[in-house]
Amino acid sequence: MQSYQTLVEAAKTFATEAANLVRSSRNEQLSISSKSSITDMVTDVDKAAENYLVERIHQVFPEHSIIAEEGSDHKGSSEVSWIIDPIDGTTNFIYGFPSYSVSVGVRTHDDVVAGAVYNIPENALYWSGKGMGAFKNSSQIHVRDKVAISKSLIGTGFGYSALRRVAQAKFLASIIGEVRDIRRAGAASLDLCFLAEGRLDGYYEAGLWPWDYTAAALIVREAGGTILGPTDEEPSGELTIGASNLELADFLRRKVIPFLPFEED
Ligand code: LIP
Repeated sequence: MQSYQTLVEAAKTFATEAANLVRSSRNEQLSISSKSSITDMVTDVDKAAENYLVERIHQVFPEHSIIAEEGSDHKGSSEVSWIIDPIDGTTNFIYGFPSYSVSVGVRTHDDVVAGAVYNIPENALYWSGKGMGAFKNSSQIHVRDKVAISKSLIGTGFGYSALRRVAQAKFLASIIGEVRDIRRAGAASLDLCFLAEGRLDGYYEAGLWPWDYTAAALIVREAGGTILGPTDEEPSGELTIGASNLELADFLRRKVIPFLPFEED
């Protein structure tokens, strides 16, 4: 298998190149269609960026597998898999709301070993390799120092099902008085990178897909943060929790579990 460094550099390069493609397509007339609901949208730029990423990965690592949001999955012969979101925050991309990214994660059998998340509006690359620390461009980043839960700024997101959003909003109402405030930026990969660089103290969201969080969860861990994934207690859905410290992560998990599973349409 290639060294982690080789995979990290490739993830950085591919994410940057795909971000340039997305940025250059931003002002063109977008072709938009919907997926799981009328609010779950995908554009021709999502698909073009995914096709580009798949082509580049195949060029360099033809034996690797690929898991991609818009369906370009590929089963390779190697133990290495690339987990890619060509545009995380598609709704924001369509609206021009400045929070969308390209996310490229690399995992071996049971370990995420490389991650790159390109913040397109800010023109900044978050990246990490297992054991290497976490970086934003060339600067090392670290989660914010621990604060009291009542002073914690928490990021979150909502699903594409209206019933699910209502259920998620009820949970939000149950904790908003116990934390500093909430931020909803609309791209899980960036929410987690914001946590890694100290712009948030914590983050939670249910119903994410691996391409939303794989790269950014590694960046959070390598920035000294805590990531809690699915456990036996969680009755359904992929609950992703990130925090600057374990106490806050445990608080978020303890508070959200009674509300799971969030209803679906
Ligand atoms: C988005 C996630 C975000 C979530 C949105 C949406 P997409 O991914 O990154 O955290 O709240 O509803 O699912 O669909 O833009 O790639």
